[in-house]
Amino acid sequence: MLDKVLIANRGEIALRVLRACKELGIKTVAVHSTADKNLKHVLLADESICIGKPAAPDSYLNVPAIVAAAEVTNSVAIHPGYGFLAENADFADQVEQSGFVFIGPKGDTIRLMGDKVSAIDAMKKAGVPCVPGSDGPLTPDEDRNKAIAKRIGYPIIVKAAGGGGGRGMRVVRSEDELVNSIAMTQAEAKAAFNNDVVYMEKFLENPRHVEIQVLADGQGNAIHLGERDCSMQRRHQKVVEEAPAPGITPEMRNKIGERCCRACIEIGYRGAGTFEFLYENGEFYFIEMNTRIQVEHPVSEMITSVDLIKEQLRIAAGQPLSIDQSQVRIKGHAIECRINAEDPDTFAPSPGKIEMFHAPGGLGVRWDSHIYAGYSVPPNYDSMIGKLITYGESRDVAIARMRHALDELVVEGIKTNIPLQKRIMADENFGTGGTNIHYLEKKLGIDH
Ligand code: MV4
Repeated sequence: MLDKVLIANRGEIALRVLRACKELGIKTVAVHSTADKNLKHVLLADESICIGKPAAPDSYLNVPAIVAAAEVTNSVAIHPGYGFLAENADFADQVEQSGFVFIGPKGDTIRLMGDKVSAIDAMKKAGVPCVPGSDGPLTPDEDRNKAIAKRIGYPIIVKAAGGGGGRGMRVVRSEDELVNSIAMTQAEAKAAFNNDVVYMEKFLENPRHVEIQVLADGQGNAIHLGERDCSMQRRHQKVVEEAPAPGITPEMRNKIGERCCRACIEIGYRGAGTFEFLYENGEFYFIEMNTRIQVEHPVSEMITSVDLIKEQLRIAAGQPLSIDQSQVRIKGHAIECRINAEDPDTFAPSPGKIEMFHAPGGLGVRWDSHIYAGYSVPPNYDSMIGKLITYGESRDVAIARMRHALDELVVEGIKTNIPLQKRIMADENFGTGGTNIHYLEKKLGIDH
């Protein structure tokens, strides 16, 4: 097993990684900014090192400072968590070139998936179903672009190869908008990602966001842990996630899951990963792959009893997967509500001191968070302060437990989105299940 792991992140995911390391007997090093010296995982880690000022570029994105911290502490591996440097191929390369294990895939794999055109190309070749599209970058040939759009059929969507997660895309509903829309998406992509490559897809009007969790050991073994439904979102920020996705049968799950596993083996994937799909009219369409552990990984853990972080650590230590596909059993239902320090109506961030805190509990209730009474939420980072996860034998039981857990959860001194989560858990259509990616924004009566 790995001897000592440096955790290159903060907040709840840093604590989650620390807990997994402790279970496996791995020593831990926390690196933190000056704003984060009182974080829970910093106080619990075997060693901690301050790497810079609060602004992320001065600390959690400071590659030389993080690699130097690994060197002085004799760490053997670096866990990037999510966000920050987790999907930075150059960071992964630099970590490995400095003699440490990057807990994630190879830099070249991150690069392949970071370019959405090459990602789709690789997945299509591996037999993963994709959205009908341009099958490669658009060229300056206007007649060619019009012909591609005509073949696909309007509406189409123009996306930036360097984008992802909702950045750099534009819907086109008729041919007279096409040339201009391509030029505008290209210009924005050049400015945002310094990459003006764009491609085209059929625009799906009312899909759900369903994603498949995979684990691969880079030694020829890959398994899937079923799917998550992340359709409850606002402005590309997920608000509620659940597993399994309502309405997905075991047959559908096994079919798409096997395709993802085969793709992992074909590209030599290593570590935890997520295949993002749009799901509409009973069909899956691949859009992107995330090469990191994701915020919403706990709902997959709850329905499979697989500890995804421990598996990441085992894979990084060179061990083959501890289980095969026949040992993955999907049982029950899990829901995650992201708890953010934000105004529940305006969504404005609400940093500050937590004056009072009570954690929820009971059977089937999991609270993944670093907060405590007296903790100050800094203004420099993401506003998520915790994840409330409930599990039950059925979706209805998981929802009932979530309602009560949200009532038990008390966070005073700052504004939180707990009232919004209570409204969603009381929503009739959420109760039925299967709402699409536009549902929450329409319910809130904004943006449309
Ligand atoms: C789409 C789409 C409809 N059709 N692609 C937005 C985030 C990025 N990962 C891909 N996105 C979308 N791609 C086609 N061909 C609609 C979206 C989309 C979306 C997707 C997932 C979750 C939330 C979303 C919100 C708006 C648009």
